Order: sequence, then C-alpha cells, then structure tokens
Amino acid sequence: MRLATFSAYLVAALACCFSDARAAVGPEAICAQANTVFCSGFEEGNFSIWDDYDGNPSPWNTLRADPGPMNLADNHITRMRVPAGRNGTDLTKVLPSQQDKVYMRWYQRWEPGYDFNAPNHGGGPHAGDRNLMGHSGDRPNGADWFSAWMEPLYGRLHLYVYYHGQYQDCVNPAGSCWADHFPCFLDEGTNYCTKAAHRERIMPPLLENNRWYCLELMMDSGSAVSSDAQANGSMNMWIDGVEYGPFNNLWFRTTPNLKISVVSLGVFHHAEHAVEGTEYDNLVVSKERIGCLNQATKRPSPPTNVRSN
Ligand SMILES: [Ca+2]
Repeated sequence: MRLATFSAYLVAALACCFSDARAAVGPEAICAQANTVFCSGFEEGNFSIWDDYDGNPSPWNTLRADPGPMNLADNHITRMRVPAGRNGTDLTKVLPSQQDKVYMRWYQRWEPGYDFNAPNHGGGPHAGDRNLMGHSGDRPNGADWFSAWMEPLYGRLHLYVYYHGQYQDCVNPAGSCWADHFPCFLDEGTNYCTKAAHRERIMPPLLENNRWYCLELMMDSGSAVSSDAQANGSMNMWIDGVEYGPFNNLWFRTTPNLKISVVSLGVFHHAEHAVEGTEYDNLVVSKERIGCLNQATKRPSPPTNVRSN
C-alpha cells in the first residue's frame, strides 16, 4: 500500500472509531457518586462485571442494541429468557462492599408474549452465603441469610421476602415456611395478610407487556435483635416513582455481621412458560434513594378527527 493511500485509510479508520466513541451511551451521573455501590447500563460489551457461576450463556442472557427506556441511539440492554420448563436465568453481582441498607433501581420491560400468569420469581438484594439464594421452604435463622425479590404475582409487582421474621405462610419453620409478600394483597387478614400494616395501601398496577417500568426497592436490615417485638427492619418499593410501602418492623437478623452482600436481576419459572422473557437497563445499587431517570414521556398524539355532535 502506498503511503498516501495508507494515510487516507488511517484517517478513515480513526474517524470511524472516534465517532463510535462519541456515540456510546455513558454511565448515568449517579454512578460517579460516593454512595453508589454498583452500577450498570449494560454498555460493557460483555458480562464480565458479573459473578455468575454459569457465565451467563446466550441465548438466555444476551446484551442487545436497543434504544432502552431513554430512547437513546447506540444504547444496549440485557435480555433474559428462560429455558423451557422449570428453570431460571439471572445476573448475579457480589457487591464490592457489604451493606446494612441498600436501594436498588432498574428499568424493566416484559417482552410481548411474556405470560404474567406463569408462576415466577424475580431478583433483588441478598444477605448471607450466596449459595442460599433461591433456597425455599425453610425460615432463615436470623444469622444465615435473607433475600428479597421484586416479581409479579397475579400480574402485579410485589416483594417476595425470605427472612427470619416471616409469618404469612409458615406452618413449620423447618420445611413448610415460604416467603412473605409485601404489599400483602392475597387476603384482607383472614389467612396470610394478618398484619394490617403489611397489606396494600394502594394496589400495584397490572403490568403491561412492551413498556419500560422504572422499578426501585429499598431493604434496611435493621438492628440485630433477639425478638420480633424489637424488629425495626424495613422494605419499600416504587413503580415509576409511586411508593407502595414502607413495610416496617421486619425481623431480618440476630447478628450485625449478616449484611446485604449480593444483588441479582432475574427470572425463575416453576414450570412451563412462554419463550419470551424480560429486558433490563440502568441498574443502580446505592446507599440512598435513586429515583427515576428524567424519562421522556411519550404523550399520546392529539386526536385529529374528533367531531362533536
Ligand atoms: Ca444501556
């Protein structure tokens, strides 16, 4: 190649790459703040910042070009689909520092075709040995673990929480004890939702496919105490900035050494389910309230053919 040709080639090549660099979607401003514990806009190009044992294989975990919740060119999101039958797909992050209290915010969109009626579990913060994530049927002992997942139940998001004080569905702490629901909207206090303060103040909305939701939860481990009467742990949940909690007086732990150490996003299906899954963007874990991005609201077009009679 002649030198002049090579120079032209070099200029063209550099133009290509600088222009790509300018177009890349940068991290949200909050990612640089001291109280932020972990952040991903799924612009890393791979899953190497995650800690999953399975390596997040395609086609179940995929990073995809998509305008995302902020409708940005050159944005990427992550999509999770679940293999047929009883199975799950997730992203798991061991936090760089353990926390007593975290806020976790992400954007989520359920694909067209996703079936909200298929029994499922979601993702959220976890304290204790990560190998206990997903353990079910036993009440945590206050020193081993607790976990919360934000997930749809009958099409409405709520928190499904395994912790030492769980009381709603616990015939036998060893073997017949399942997680609590917040807000508890399964009944009006006859069976599950016997603590009125844990029932719904306002009902979470029925979820729709194919739109982005801004989701946030808060988990405060509370003091390490020796009785439920002393418990001051708390959780909260926001959908598009609307607050559905708080849910207070939760007994998470008997030792201060049990702290929130892992977060996950994910879907687990108990049985057969649709092929379509769910998509995520803009995850932030912080010690303080995060809130939603300044989302461009899509207003419906004004009607042009309305006639009054
Ligand atoms: Ca992104």
